[in-house]
Amino acid sequence: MDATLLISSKNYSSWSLRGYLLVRLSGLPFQVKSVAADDPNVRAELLMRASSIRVPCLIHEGVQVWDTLAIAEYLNELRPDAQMLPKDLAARARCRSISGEMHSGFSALRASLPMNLRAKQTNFKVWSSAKADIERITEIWRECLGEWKGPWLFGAAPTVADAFYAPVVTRLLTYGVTVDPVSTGFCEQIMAWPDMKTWVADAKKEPEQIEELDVDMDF
Ligand SMILES: N[C@@H](CCC(=O)N[C@@H](CS)C(=O)NCC(=O)O)C(=O)O
Repeated sequence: MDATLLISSKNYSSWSLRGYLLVRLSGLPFQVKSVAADDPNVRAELLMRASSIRVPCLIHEGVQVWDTLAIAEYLNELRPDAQMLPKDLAARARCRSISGEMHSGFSALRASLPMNLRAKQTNFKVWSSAKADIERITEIWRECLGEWKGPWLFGAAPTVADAFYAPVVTRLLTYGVTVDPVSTGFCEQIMAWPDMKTWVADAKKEPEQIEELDVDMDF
């Protein structure tokens, strides 16, 4: 196998999901290795394999790349034909901008609606700061889908940006957040992505549970 992607939980780790979708987009053959980062033995093993404890971490022919933006750029350089970034310069700039915005922002959404693919919450109260994040995210989606005509953010095929926003879609579904029709259509597109379906199915089988996050479970 050419490459290994170190991840943590498929159910809870949105960064691991982004890493997985990115490697799938590149077409690079790889295996996924799950590591429980809170287990001291696993942490020690992880540190021996990679100089950072962060997941996701891509190990490819002796090169270690961690942090999803770095993984995206590495894979794009390694496999330019995969067109992980749009061909057009302006579209590519937008794709990088919105992926960066996701990577460094939306902390209220991330903190108050943690990813939990197995769960379904009803009557969940979304606080105003998270609401503002959701409004900004759906604005980004509507602009891209309007300009590049969908069904993906940059047109006919998924790019890095779709991988970055995919975990947001799962959060909206988990916490029963309704959004405008254009954004709802995009959510359906993401959930129908075969790689998403594989990941979600695996997440549902994962034994690991974090009690605080698992109220109102719906398997
Ligand atoms: N900005 C990073 C975030 C990665 C991240 O926060 N990873 C968490 C798990 S989802 C992690 O590695 N935690 C383990 C630790 O901090 O030791 C990225 O883009 O990959």
